[in-house]
Amino acid sequence: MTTSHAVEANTESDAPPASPSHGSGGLIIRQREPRNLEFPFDRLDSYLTPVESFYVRSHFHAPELQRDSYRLSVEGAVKNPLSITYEELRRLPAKTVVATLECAGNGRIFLIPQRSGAQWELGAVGNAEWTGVPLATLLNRASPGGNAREVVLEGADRGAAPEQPGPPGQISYSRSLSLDKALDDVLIAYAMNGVDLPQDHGFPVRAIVPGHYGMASVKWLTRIRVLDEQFQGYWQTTDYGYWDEVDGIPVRRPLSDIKLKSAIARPRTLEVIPGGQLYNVYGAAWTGAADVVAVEVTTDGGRTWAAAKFVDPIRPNAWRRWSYDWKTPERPGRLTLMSRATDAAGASQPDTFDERYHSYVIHHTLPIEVVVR
Ligand SMILES: Nc1nc2c(c(=O)[nH]1)N[C@H]1C(S)=C(S)[C@@H](COP(=O)(O)O)O[C@H]1N2
Ligand SMILES: [Mo]
Repeated sequence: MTTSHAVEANTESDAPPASPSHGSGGLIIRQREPRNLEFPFDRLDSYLTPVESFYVRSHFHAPELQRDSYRLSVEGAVKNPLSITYEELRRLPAKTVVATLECAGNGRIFLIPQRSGAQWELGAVGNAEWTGVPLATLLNRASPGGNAREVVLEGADRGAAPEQPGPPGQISYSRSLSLDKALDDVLIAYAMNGVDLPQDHGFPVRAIVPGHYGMASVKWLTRIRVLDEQFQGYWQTTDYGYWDEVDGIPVRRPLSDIKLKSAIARPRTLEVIPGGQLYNVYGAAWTGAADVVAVEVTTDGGRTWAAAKFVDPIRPNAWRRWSYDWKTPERPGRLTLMSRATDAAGASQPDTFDERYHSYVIHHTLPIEVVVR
């Protein structure tokens, strides 16, 4: 598996003629239209990912919504359906949270045999500060009925379902959450790192679902529907689902929580490293559940592991960068590095991929092969 290919595609001349939020961020183009852009993870150097370097994962052409005509409706199994304007939303009490978004397909390029879908390396992940109104504020105003159990978030983007069997005609991008999660910490965000959301990240308004894979954080959010039953939409059954098992019978469930993961930003795959020196191995670790409390690094393919030091403090649902000073061997050769995170509940990253997820939730320890010279 080589990574040089994808990186080479990201030359200046290849940069998309897109909005100015691209190009300068050096994002790797995985697909031009709809736009799917990856953060070059080897350039990780800040706690908050700059807006122009934040990965973009879009299933349909980005809709062009206008601030003035924008409406967000809250409807379905509620006592007081509402429809609010952008200005009304901006006037409600706001909250700012740091949260890591990771695409559920991040790391797919590491799977053998190859799986279909965007061939993300390590950089379909980013950490940003999101500002907006708690979804709970809107739901409490709308007042869900006594039997309400789920909340569907719907985006304004539409297109044909990419996989068959799928619904005919055009579908929107929609995902549901349990009412409990919706009332807990979900944000209806309009700003990212202190600036208005750029179009590719959901202008004017998107959901941020801390601790869930990126697919839950619906962009271009225009409709919130409260349901008395379980939602079975395309984007949580055919796509972004996995096969769980109940009493020996496989059942389809929506993907949700981000699983414990760490990733090595430096060195890159096949980086040439001088022997007999100190090399700073550097990366990040995150999870949607208990806090990340340890990261270990192996430089000999998993025989021995050493503790890395954290660069960032613990913050729920946000990554922690870490670093490890490696004394590289004098003798030239190829070596395999891996990192492994442990959480406060004592769980560590697995060393193999869980096949129930087919092409998602790639959170096992990933080998980074380097050349010492
Ligand atoms: N409306 C809408 N929301 C969406 C998507 C989409 O295609 N349409 N993609 C989802 C997926 S799969 C991910 S990983 C995140 C990516 O958010 P970003 O592009 O701001 O990084 O948005 C989610 N929200
Ligand atoms: Mo995603």
